[in-house]
Amino acid sequence: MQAIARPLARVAPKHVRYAGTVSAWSAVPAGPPDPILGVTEAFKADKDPRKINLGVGAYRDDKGKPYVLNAVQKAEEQLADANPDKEYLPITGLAEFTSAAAKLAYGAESVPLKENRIAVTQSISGTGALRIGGTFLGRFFPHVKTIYLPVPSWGNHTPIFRDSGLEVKGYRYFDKKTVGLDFAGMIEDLKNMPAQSIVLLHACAHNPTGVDPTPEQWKEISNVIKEKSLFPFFDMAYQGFASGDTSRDAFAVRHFVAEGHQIALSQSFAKNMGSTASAPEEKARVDSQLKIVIRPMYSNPPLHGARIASTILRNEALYGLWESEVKLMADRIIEMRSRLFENLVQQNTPGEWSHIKKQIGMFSFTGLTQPQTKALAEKAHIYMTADGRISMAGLNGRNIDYFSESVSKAVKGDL
Ligand code: CBA
Repeated sequence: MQAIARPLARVAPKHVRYAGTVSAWSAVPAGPPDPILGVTEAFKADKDPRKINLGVGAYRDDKGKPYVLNAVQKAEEQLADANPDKEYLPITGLAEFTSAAAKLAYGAESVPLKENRIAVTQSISGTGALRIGGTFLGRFFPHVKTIYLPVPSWGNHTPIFRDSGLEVKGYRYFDKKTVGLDFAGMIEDLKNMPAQSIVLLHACAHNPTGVDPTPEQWKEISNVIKEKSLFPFFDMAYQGFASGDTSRDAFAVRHFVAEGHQIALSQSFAKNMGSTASAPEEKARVDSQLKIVIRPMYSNPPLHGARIASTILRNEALYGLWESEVKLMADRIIEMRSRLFENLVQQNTPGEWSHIKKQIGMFSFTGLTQPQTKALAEKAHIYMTADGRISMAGLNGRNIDYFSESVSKAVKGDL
């Protein structure tokens, strides 16, 4: 469909006219800004030099700039030298990329990987992977077509799965009182779900809370999911960002697979989606249906990013460099957590702030209230999502003190 906005508002302000008829779009209501990406729009419109964007979860270096990894730059140089063609990719993407990405997630020793039982497709970002997975489940999952999301979860999960044709419900995850995991509540809710429902799990670095189950808790979650024959759909958007170690962060996914669960997995680093099958022949059938899901959406995925990622993942020196850079990024975020915590305590900020240091990954769920986040945007030019989530990567040596002072004032009501 082509949506053509008619520039004819002066002729008929309420009912825009085109060729004598009322515009097809005259009754389209204005939609609200996106709760996460809308924050970037507000940030961009602000002209104050002190402004800080802690909305979107995208890495920034210590100067606040987007960071192009050296491993990526070197892979691009290698690719430019090789001067490959720019031909269309197959529907499921670049095979050498998807196999390297699956190895990164499942581990080189993964049994279903060795037995060629994992149907993998390259997608357009993690968002695309979730949508392909959701649509596939909506079409073929033979049991309860309800997906349970942790409360809270990444804001886009609900519309993605609803648009995929699944019913969306929630399970307890975050405990506001302890600012930690509501493990007992989560287990109780898993036990009360109708058997053979779908459950969405954040593989590591939970968004937005930064609160993950421990390995022991993951084992218990796996047992309950097995007892109830639930279908685990993992979203792994931050492998490496939680601990700085890609294998450690893949613990939950690998444990579930080792325990014999059949899982679906959406990977986002270079965006990939996969599902385990019981046999290579079944995998081939799943593959064929994934192609049928994808073809009417966008035909085939972009080539360049997949080539860069596969160059890094398949070259020992570049892989080592990439791993060390992931660690560097994770460590910088961890350092910012300590500095923010220390500053808030030093400034006698009312409340308990140790959760800032305990939380894991890209985000901190600060506990700031909606009026406080609003005041921070309007008076201090500091932008974050309304639920008080901050992207830790937006903090750096230049803005951490200004940020801490402003938060401290907002909490004291002095802003
Ligand atoms: N799953 C989770 C849990 C995520 O946090 C995100 C990204 C995605 C989508 C999937 P991709 O960018 O590959 O499509 O990943 N979430 C954000 O980092 C941001 O990119 C965030 O700030 O929450 C977003 O689109 O909202």
